[in-house]
Amino acid sequence: MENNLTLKRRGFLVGSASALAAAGFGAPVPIAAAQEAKPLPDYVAWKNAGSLIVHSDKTLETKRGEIGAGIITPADRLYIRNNVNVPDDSIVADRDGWMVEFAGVKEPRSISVGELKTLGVETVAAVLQCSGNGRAYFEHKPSGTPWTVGAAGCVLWSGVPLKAVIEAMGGAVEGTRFVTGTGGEVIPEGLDPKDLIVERSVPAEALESIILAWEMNGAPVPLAHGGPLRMIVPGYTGVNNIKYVKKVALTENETDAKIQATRYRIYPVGGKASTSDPSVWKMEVKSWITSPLEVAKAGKVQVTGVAFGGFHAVSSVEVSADGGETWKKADFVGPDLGRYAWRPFVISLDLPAGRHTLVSRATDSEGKSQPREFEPNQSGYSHNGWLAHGVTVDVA
Ligand SMILES: Nc1nc2c(c(=O)[nH]1)N[C@H]1C(S)=C(S)[C@@H](COP(=O)(O)O)O[C@H]1N2
Ligand SMILES: [Mo]
Repeated sequence: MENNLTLKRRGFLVGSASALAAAGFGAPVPIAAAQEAKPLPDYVAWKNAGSLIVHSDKTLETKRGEIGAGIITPADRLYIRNNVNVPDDSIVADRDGWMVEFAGVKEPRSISVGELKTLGVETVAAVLQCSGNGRAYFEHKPSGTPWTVGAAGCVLWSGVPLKAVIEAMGGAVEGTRFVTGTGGEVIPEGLDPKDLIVERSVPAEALESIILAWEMNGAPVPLAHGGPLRMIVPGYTGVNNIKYVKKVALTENETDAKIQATRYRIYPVGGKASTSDPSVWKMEVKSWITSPLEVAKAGKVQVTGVAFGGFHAVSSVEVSADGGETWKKADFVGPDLGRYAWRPFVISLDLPAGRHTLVSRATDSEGKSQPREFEPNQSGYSHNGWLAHGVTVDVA
């Protein structure tokens, strides 16, 4: 996989540095200033370019300052992460005609999205967050996209509860321990499907909340976000939320696809993945500040951010303007959209001139708070340490 650094080295940064040198600028320039924004890839040309950082054609991140106080992340600002190429847009030409195969039920069969729409509908607000969100904050610089905070959004998903579909098919077979979803990408011939297929298993307890969604934020799920149908596993990291889902199976074992067997697991830096290492499944409590990010005017400063509990509801969030020495409780903004949603927060602080380290720390309904530091793991998953997620603000 191509990461951001290789792109930078190979591409614009090198070129621009020499161009600047030729123009007589000897001093090193900050990366952000030297890097020209990459254009949006065609399949997401409809997105708001100004809100996004284009890491590659498969990885787009929402800028930290572009997350508003309105709870739901608009589709045109939501991050994108594809492990393989997005399918052809012909798959959304007839959305209701998209077929999904069901297995591990007493009466297994394929069912169309049109028929799924007769079996019930439910809406859940859920944080969609890449397992690697926060990877840039690990000091061992794991390979992979160096996401900071923007590989996450809060999204409304509408569709049929998986439970209702299973009931309509006679119930689960005996011995079900996992729900396994398969993405609808076509794997190029000659390549081993096990290496590339996006197929993930989650514990069967997730059956209680899984939704097969055809709508996102009140509109048909865009192809780029998994239309015509996406399997949403609320409270679980992004990779478990299978786009263009074409098969759902109740299984006794986890899939042996590479993305499940050896990838997306937590193991020590320098180690090697094994199937006994924990899979990235349930999300943990997390928060970050969205404003101010760099500068602020001395006096009353309105600090905003978002906080979520992951698998559990978020119950409170505190903010510190002195790097975590002293804390004050922030207020949540707007309606509570349920345990899987994030909650925007606000606090007004009196800040004198000077440099301040602003940090936020959320606590979930189980009483679990974000840790100060987060123990590194080889691939850089699941970082929720509050210190690294802080911002340094120059107040003048
Ligand atoms: N079919 C399929 N589903 C997928 C992926 C994929 O590449 N193919 N990527 C996963 C990963 S790693 C993440 S973080 C989320 C990204 O969802 P988004 O692109 O809608 O933001 O989708 C997940 N589901
Ligand atoms: Mo991801």
